[in-house]
Amino acid sequence: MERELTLEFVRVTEAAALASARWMGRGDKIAADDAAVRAMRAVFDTISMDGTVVIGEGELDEAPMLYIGEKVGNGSLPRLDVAVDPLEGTNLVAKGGNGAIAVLAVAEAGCLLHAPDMYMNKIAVGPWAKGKIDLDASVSDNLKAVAASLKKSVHDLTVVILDRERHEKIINEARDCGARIKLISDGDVSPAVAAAVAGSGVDIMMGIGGAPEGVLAAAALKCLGGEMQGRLVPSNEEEYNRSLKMGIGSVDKLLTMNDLVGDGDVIFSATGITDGSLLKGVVFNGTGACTHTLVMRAKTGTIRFVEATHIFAKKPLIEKINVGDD
Ligand code: VTB
Repeated sequence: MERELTLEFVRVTEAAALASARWMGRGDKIAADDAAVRAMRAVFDTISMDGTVVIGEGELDEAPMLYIGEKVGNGSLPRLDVAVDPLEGTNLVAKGGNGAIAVLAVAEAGCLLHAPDMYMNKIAVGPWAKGKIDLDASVSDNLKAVAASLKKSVHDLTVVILDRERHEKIINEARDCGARIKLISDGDVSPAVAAAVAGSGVDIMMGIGGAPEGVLAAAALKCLGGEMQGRLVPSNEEEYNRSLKMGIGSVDKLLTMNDLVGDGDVIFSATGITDGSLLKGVVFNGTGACTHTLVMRAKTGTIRFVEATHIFAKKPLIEKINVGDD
């Protein structure tokens, strides 16, 4: 993968963030998502690559754009796997809540796990705790290991967990250890990535969320030198049968970084839509808007935070996709 692609992918997540940010707090998560998808799709077409969506908006019959198997880019080499979530946290944008991002990961073809739309049990940490966590160990053992790697007490850890009934047990266990917990209503990609960014205030993300989101977070953690482990959690027979066909051996296989993102190069880009622990949200001004993006490449380990000012009048494409309902 050419390094020049890095900036191209920044443009893609910026466009999705700019388009969906217009919908913040307006109570319409479908419109917010639709705006992000259209914008992302439009900018992808301007990039020299032969991309195939492996994680996207759903199957061909469920999504008109960015569906699994859709080709993106102008068709020239390199051949790439593309994982996208144009709006990660639709409810967050609809309600103006914190932590919504536009996100993508692109890898050499054949590298990304084609995670189906089902749940995955996950644990994500930064480079300091790499090799020290185990999805099958107790919450207490994992928290102690992460605290030790950060040279701090478990009482000073911040654990992020989706606020769901299914997490009652792990929340109670984390509380029994005395860890600080941040319960979030949605959007577990951002805190999983934040766990590997020093100074973000997040030390570990754990719990059951989306499997596609797990692959996106794993791609970021690969760039950051962190670690994610996951395990698919099929909710019914159909999902179980679908996981059987994924070529991961057994459905309950412990998925490692290599299973999730492979061993080739990966580029990850995420732009904040609403403010979060990782990224600032879109701020509109009189002539355009400012965006905040994290972009990274696994091969070199370069981590960039890109603050951009967009002048809509000078960017016809952005202006076109950003008009929304005006
Ligand atoms: C998960 C999580 C996402 O939606 O997919 C969640 O990974 C859905 O979980 O980040 P529930 O079925 O419990 O609502 C997000 O929070 C947002 O897309």
